[in-house]
This record gives sequence, structure tokens and C-alpha cells, in this order.
Amino acid sequence: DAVPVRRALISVFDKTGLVDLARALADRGVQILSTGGSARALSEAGVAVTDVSAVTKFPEIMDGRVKTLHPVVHGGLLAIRDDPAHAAAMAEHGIEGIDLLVVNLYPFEEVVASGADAASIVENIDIGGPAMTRAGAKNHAYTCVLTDPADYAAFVAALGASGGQTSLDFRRRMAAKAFARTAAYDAAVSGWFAASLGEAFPSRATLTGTLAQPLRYGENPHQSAAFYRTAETRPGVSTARQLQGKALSFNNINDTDAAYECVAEFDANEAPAVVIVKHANPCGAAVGTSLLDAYEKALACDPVSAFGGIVALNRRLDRAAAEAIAGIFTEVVIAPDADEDAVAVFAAKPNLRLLLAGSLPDPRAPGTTLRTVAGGFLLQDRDNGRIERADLTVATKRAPSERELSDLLFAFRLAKHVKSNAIVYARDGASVGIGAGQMSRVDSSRIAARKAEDAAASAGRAEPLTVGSVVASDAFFPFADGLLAAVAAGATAVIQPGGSMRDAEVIKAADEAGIAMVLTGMRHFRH
Ligand code: 93A
Repeated sequence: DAVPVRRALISVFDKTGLVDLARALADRGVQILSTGGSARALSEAGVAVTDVSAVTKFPEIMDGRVKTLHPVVHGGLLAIRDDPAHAAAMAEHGIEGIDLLVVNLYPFEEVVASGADAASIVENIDIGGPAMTRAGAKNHAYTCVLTDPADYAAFVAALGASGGQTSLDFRRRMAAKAFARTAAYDAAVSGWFAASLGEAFPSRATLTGTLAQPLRYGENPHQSAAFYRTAETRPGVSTARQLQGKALSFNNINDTDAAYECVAEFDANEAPAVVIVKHANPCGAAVGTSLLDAYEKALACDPVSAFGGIVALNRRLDRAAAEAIAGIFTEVVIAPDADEDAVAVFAAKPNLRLLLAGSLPDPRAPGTTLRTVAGGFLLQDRDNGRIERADLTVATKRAPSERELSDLLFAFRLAKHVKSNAIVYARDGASVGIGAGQMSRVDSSRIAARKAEDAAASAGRAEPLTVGSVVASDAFFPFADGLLAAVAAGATAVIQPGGSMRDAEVIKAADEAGIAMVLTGMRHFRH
């Protein structure tokens, strides 16, 4: 199964690590064939190379569009050396075997991302590179294909350890990687065509990602799992720098994403904000005069659930907030950045993971979300809808006061991040009761109110903070009962999308109770 490496073909756009690899090959007496730019780079570094055109006896033509697309190259990559008929064909046509192919492709994805014009993008569709990659990877019984400079060192080490050979196991692993690369490459090309044709959802969709982290297990210990990174570079859990703590788990990653996306709803230029998440739902959120103030207000909403939670902050973490957060068991903290003395506070808590994302994601940015169903998947635009004051219409006789209005907006932006049916009570820039994930809106209302009662009892307050609060509903009230439950809890103003058949009935109930109601015209289901 071991194949000696005697002849290599190198054709790389990204010249990273090229010279070191070629020197190691040359030291072992491997003959190196190469294409234009790669050959030039090697000659300049003093490595002896043979130009591919000297082997094919055919020049590179059409600005390099045809340089390796030749039977002498593809025959050398594809020949079954042990097959007498293949060997005869090699002898007849002067084809020599290629034992090692080193290739990486024209940077199509980068050129698209740079905003280049269509002609430059098309010119960067590599044809010869993927053709060779696929040929060599198909023939992995004889040919080793390196498509990633990150593998060069392991390759050289393996060569050294085996007296200049590659093992079948190594060639198979490299072949798998090679086909993954060409598949992702073609997906990027077809995605660009679809996008340029204005097709948001093309007839065929491929999701590609690179393995970011194998996970110990999935949502439960009997499920295996891994974390993949896609081409989307949104500041958050996939791009953040982890300063301390053990590796994130599947649930940590999911919850941290939910927390950071949620806290980003609250503009860092306006006020410090903190969100605490448990099981992908916020169990407390607040804006405050400082991060410490916001954290204390968020924690007060549901201190029982916050135990073992994920804390997200919309500003650079400072020491005062870090000390408060370290005061209770917290799994993960994520912020754009952190002061040195804040980081030092967590050093005494080695199990706490601290993630710094560099910046906040833009809640209004476009993007795509995906979920699987049996036999398929659902793609949709991410929910980047964001309600501003100007979007609101007052439905009741009484309009909300300035204080109510600011709490209503806060509550609705938070409700967007609570699983449906979502009911959020808020007061003075803080959630005071959150009802999540119930099949009936009335139940979410009741649960949220009961949580506020529990919080009041544990804080030794006579009255829950829902008295004098405002309430947000992620979708319309189908009946007046959900609204009446909120009134019973003491809410004085309501924000909801509107649009129910019984809107008139709901508005009438609000008027009779003397509460203010504003409609957003936008629903925020989240399942
Ligand atoms: O234009 S191509 O599709 N035609 C080819 O025949 C061909 N052969 C290799 N591009 C081709 N390549 C690509 O050229 C390789 O995939 C690699 O990215 C690049 C290396 O060119 P150079 O050695 O001239 O820098």
C-alpha cells in the first residue's frame, strides 16, 4: 500500500509553505514538475524544477486557461500502474506516473468577496486545478494529493518516517479532503451564478463549512456532534477568541450564540446592556447606567434560572461587572472585549469560559438561517427586522407615556429572541418576567407573571415588578384572554404586532382596562 514518491507536480496559487515543501522533496531526489508561476517561485528559491510544458511538449496557451489540461498530465495522475494495459498506454504515449500532486485553486471565493467585476470573477474559475485534484484523488491508490498548505508539514514528516513513501491511509485522507475542496469550490461558483441571476434560493443548495471543533457530544451525551464554520464572518461565537476555560460544548455554543445575538439588539452607543441565557432563552435582560447596573437588573429577573447561565454584554467588560458575574456559577461570558483587570477577575474561576468577539453583530444585517427537517432543510432570511419608534401605531384611546414607550421597545426587541409563544414584561429598561416556549400565549403570560412573583418573594418585596410594567407579545393576541392576563399582572401598556381577526375585541379590552397599546405590524416568531 505504500507508494514511493519519485515524481511530483506542483501547481499552486497560494504559495504558502511552497519552498519548504519543495526543498524537502528535492532533498529526497524527487523530480518536481511545475506550472508557470509556481515554477518561477521555485527557481527563484533555487529549487530545480521542470516546466510542465517541457513534459507535455505543449506551451501554456490562452493566458494560462490551458496549461495542465493534457493527457500526459492526466494520464500520469490517473494510470493504474499495476494494470498491464495502463502500463502499455503509458509506454506507448510517453506518460510517466505522478506520485504526488500539490495543488490549490484560483481564489474564486476571495475574488467574489473583494467585489471584483464579473469578468475577473469568471477568470478566477479554476478548471485545470480541480480537474487534476479530482484525477489524483480518484487515483489515491497511487497518487497523493495535497490541497492544503496546512498538511505539508505532516506530509514531510510522514515521508521522512517511511523512507520517502506515502501510506494508503494518508492518501485516502488527503483524497477525502481534496474532494471536499472541489465540492465547496463548485458550490461557491454555482452560488455566485445563482446570486448574479437574482435567485435568492437556487434550485440546488449546498451548505459547506470547515470543521472548527469536534465536540465531545451533542445536545445529549449519546449524540455525537461537531461544530463547523461557514464562510459567513459574523462577530460571535464562531469567530470569538476564548481566553480561558475548557472547550465549549454543543449547548454552550448554541446558548452563547443566542445570548450574543440578543444583546446586540441593544445599541452599545445608547446604553450598556446585559442578557443572561439559559436553554437558548433569555432569563433576564437589561440596559443600565453601567454594565454592573445592567447585570444586576438582568439577574434580578430570574436569579434561579441564571444559575449556570450564559452572560452576554454589549460593551467592553469591566472589572465591576466581572466581579458580579463571578459571584454566581456562570458557564460562559461573551463580550466584544474586556479590560485587563476584568480578565484577571475570571482567572480565579478556571471553569468559566470567557469569549471576546471583537465587535457586536449588526442585528439589521442580512443573512440566512437553516434548520433540518426529516428529508430536507428549511432556509430563510435571518430575522433582521427591528422595530423603531416610527414603526409603531397607537391602537388604544390612551397613548403610552415616554417611559412606557421606551420600555415597550426594549421588551419587543427582547421578545424577538424568546421562543414562541413569547411574553416579556419589562420595567425601567429591564425584563421583569419572561414567558417562553408555551403552546398557548395565555400560559406564557401567566408563567411570566408568576416568575415575577417568585422573584419578588425571593427579594422580600411585597409586590412583583410586573405591577406598573409594560408587556410585549411576539405575535398578536388571538383572543383578549392573553391581554387580560397581562392586565391582571399589573401591566399598563402593551406592544404586539396586531393583525388578529379579533383585534377590535382585544383593543376594546385594553381600552376598558385603561391601558395603552401599540402595534408593530411585524411578528417575531422564533421556534
Ligand atoms: O486556467 S486553468 O484552469 N487551466 C489550467 O490548465 C490549469 N492548471 C493549473 N488553471 C490551471 N491551474 C491552476 O493554476 C492551479 O489550480 C493553480 O491555482 C494555478 C497555478 O498557476 P501558477 O503555477 O502559474 O501560479
